Amino acid sequence: MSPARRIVTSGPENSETPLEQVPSWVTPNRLFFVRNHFEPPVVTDARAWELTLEGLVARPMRWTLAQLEAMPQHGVFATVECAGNGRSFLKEKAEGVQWGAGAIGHAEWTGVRLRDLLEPTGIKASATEIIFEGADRGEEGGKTMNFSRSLPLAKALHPDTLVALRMNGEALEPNHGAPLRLFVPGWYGVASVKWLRTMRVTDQPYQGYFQTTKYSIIRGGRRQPLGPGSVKSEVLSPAAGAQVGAGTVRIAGVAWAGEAGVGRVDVSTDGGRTWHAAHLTGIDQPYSWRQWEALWTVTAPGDYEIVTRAHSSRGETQPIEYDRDNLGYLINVVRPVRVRVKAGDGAADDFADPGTWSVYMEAYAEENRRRPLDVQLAFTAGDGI
Ligand SMILES: Nc1nc2c(c(=O)[nH]1)N[C@H]1C(S)=C(S)[C@@H](COP(=O)(O)O)O[C@H]1N2
Ligand SMILES: [Mo]
Repeated sequence: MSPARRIVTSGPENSETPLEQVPSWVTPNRLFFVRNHFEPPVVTDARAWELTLEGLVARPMRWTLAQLEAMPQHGVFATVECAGNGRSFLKEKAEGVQWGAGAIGHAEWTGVRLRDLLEPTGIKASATEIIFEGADRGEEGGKTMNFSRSLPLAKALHPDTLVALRMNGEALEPNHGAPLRLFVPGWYGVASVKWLRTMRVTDQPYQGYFQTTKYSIIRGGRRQPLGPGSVKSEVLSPAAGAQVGAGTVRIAGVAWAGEAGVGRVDVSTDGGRTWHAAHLTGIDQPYSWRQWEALWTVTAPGDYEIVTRAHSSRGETQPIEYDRDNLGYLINVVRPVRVRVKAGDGAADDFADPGTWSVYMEAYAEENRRRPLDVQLAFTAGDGI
């Protein structure tokens, strides 16, 4: 059984990263979640693709794919989460795709700094935001439209905001926006417009459907478009509903905090009464999720609730209650994961289960097969290793 994206809806595809099957820091492209509102546009000739810039600029511009490829490239590692991730766990059902935990992934995005495209065009002083439009088109709310979103000028000019051409070193897949997409690190995925075709500089707050009707929340009594990602954590092992042997159980997962870093992840094994800080492991980078783990010594068999609560480096933390003003988005409320502890000695968490291991090994083997070695090996006849 080779890991694959978990299909939530098809036509268009909406699918999840099988998180607990890919315990690696980088999510392989093939397993990276897909959120499509419309069918991806059919691109027969990527060489003919043009990206245009218009609106409040002194010099409107257009770029071909080849021109963009010839410009200096910049890479950013970043976690992308769909703002609807976790919707199926809400106690009060909200409309929209019923995502589990997997509408999230982490990759290296490479392309041209948007700033490098914008600056030579002479943006007018009155400009406040930029509208980005994708080539995908379809019906939503009874109207036919292209997918489009706007970004405040300051974030558009940030040196890490990209017109991305590559994902984990490979050309973008059709489902991830080939041949090019906007990439806005630290923001909910909706900001990163795929199949990007048109950019329009404006001095008005954009009123597009995916800006005001969808992907917006209520703050201060008013609708606001969703922007930066929120602090959140996920338990990947043991899996929800798993049975583990009494003894020492390794609890492990990931946490992320949008534009901020992860400061701390607290773990409770008694449903939130007492908390212990987990060890933050792996690589620590802005925009990237952080791996963490905690060892839990449990002697009494029974049913337990594991709860995790991440804190960002800026002091934000996950709420205990879901805020209805989030309108079915921004679902970072803490969520208990139930596990059953069986009698028996020794560490019998699911990492010790040969079935689970073989899935991990397959995932690694599959990815490593496609990755060039970054070391030079020199063999001489007769030399033993
Ligand atoms: N053109 C276009 N861009 C889009 C979307 C879309 O449907 N059309 N979906 C957005 C949403 S809601 C998310 S979460 C991300 C998902 O990116 P991915 O499918 O590459 O994971 O793309 C965003 N960009
Ligand atoms: Mo999304």
